[in-house]
Amino acid sequence: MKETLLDANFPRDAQGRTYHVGTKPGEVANRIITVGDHTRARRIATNFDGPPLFESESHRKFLTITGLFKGVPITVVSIGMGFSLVDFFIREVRAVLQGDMFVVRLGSCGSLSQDAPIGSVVVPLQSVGVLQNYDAFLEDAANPAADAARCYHITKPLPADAVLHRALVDALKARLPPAQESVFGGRQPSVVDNLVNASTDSFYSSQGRTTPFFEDRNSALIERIQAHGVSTFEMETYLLSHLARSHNRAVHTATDGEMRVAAAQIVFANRTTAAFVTPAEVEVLERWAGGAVCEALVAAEISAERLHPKGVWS
Ligand code: R1P
Ligand code: URA
Repeated sequence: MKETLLDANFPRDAQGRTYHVGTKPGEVANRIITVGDHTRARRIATNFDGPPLFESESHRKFLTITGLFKGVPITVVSIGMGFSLVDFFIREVRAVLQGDMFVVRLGSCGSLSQDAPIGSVVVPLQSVGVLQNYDAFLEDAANPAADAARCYHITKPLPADAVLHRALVDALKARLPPAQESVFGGRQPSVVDNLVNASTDSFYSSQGRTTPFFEDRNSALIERIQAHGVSTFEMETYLLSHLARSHNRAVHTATDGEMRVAAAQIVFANRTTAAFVTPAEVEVLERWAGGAVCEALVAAEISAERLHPKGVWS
């Protein structure tokens, strides 16, 4: 942080830049792709019509890149991992953007299902949240099934936006990369569009990973989560859907704009076979899916009065 902040309730500097994401009005487009890391963000930006029109890395490492895709303004934001960073990202970008806010997450995930092998991209229909109940860890351990039920709360599912979900599936299928001998044993990547995802508050305990160093009480957790129909694990999508719902219930006028959210998740890890993608495979998958998420977002219509009026793209 370089400048003095002005408002303790919603801190911004004199130029209107928010405290953590560090952008001001006109730097973020109405169509946004969010990712976890800078490499993926930059790979997606290679699909832009030309060099980015705007790029900034905040002191908290949020990387924002805005450019044009097929003439349409689009922004990629790399946020890092987990629920709290989703919250910073969504609230601070909403504060600098007028009109609709359409957000697609292009993330990675772990798979619990044969139907979502490594090399597939999952476009989940719904996500649940898996949240630790810290107070329950203060009670005596009972038995694994009871501990999993007490110590980990599984929320009700929230749906992906139907329009963005359809657009993502169509764009991914239209751009499927051909089978190559060097990746996935010559198998062509696939698109899986009908699964339930779980977004967890830890990569480790609440995804059922075990360790001798912590009392996580999670040995029966995966079974319990699977009983909710879950096939994939990641750490952000549920909160994106929750915040979109919360936003759309709070805004009152037609011109305030609406928030729509969906996700595409590249299967990096298979929890049933312990397999993990190679860096070469990640590059193939991110280039394919990166182009597809740009296509999907520009296919989603936003009316002129719901577009941010002026920006680096004007
Ligand atoms: C964990 O390794 C991270 O990878 C997944 C999870 O959601 C979590 O953020 O997504 P990203 O690759 O988008 O970060
Ligand atoms: N991201 C996750 O959150 N979990 C995995 O197993 C792989 C990627």
